[in-house]
Amino acid sequence: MPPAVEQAMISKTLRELFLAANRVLVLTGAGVSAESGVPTFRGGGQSAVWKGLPFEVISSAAMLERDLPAVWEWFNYRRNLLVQLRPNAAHTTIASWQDRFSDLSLVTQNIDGLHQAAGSRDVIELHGNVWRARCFDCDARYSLDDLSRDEAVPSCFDCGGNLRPDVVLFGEMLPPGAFERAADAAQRCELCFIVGTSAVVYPAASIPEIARGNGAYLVEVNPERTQLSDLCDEVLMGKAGEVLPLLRR
Ligand code: BV8
Ligand code: ZN
Repeated sequence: MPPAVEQAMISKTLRELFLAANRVLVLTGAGVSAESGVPTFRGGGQSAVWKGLPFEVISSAAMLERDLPAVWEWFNYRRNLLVQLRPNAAHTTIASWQDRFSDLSLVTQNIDGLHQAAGSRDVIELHGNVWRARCFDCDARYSLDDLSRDEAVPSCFDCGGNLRPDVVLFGEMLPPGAFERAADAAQRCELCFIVGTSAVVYPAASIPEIARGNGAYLVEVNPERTQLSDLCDEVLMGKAGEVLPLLRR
């Protein structure tokens, strides 16, 4: 992107806010991982489908009861895609912000772990993490590294119960405290970046609305407009990996 376009993209207001801010919230969705090669779920007119099932169906609480092996197969497929992928410039730029702002909160809808791989600490994962599993019966947590891959449904070492991916499926509550922490950050932030999300999934999509309510300046980073765009003070129309590095102190 030519420097003149780069600089024109970032308004004077945003540049000044970015320099002066202390309390910043970043909400990310699948788009922040797109340049790492992780397929998004929507956008560009496509919607993720797996073996003929829309992803909202295979990633739903009902499917756990209906066909737990299929749910494991779906998340094993997702993990196998991820295993050779690396964080992109968007992840690393956001990670660098934790040393620039005294109060940075990173809230993600993603389950890929790429923010942590880029060095982000204390990531608020609203929808869990595909690299963890948990026991239906005793709630024991496991890293996928500790589980054998040859069982259709891994079993709990402690109680023998079935394990499930430690991911929030459609129709399930978010992890206890995750949304509350994110909402607290939204209530106190001065600057709120919404990066790479179509903003259709709730309650995650209500986080920017809370930030708006507290008077924060909202900046969307997305190559497409979304249903949040009209709520934002600025929409930086571009790829997160190209736009976020333009924001320098
Ligand atoms: C809940 C984990 C309370 C799984 C996910 C009926 C019954 C029950 C609930 C509901 C219902 N109707 C509605 C609901 C609520 C439901 C919901 O919101 N549904 C939507 C579809 C309408 N929510 C829930 O169920 C939540 N729980 O409400 O609990 C409750 C409990 C019981 C009963 C009632 C209520 C739980 C939601 C969590 C679901 N799990 N993920 C998995 O990953 O498989 S959500 C899933 O969607 C992913 O986590 C994903 O992150 C999330 C949102 O998608 P996005 O991240 O926005 O990704 P998307 O592809 O959509 O967009 C990408 C964007 O990036 C695009 O805009 C694109 O333009 C942009 N982009 C592309 N390239 C780039 C880019 N941007 C920047 N740079 C680029 N290079
Ligand atoms: Zn157990």
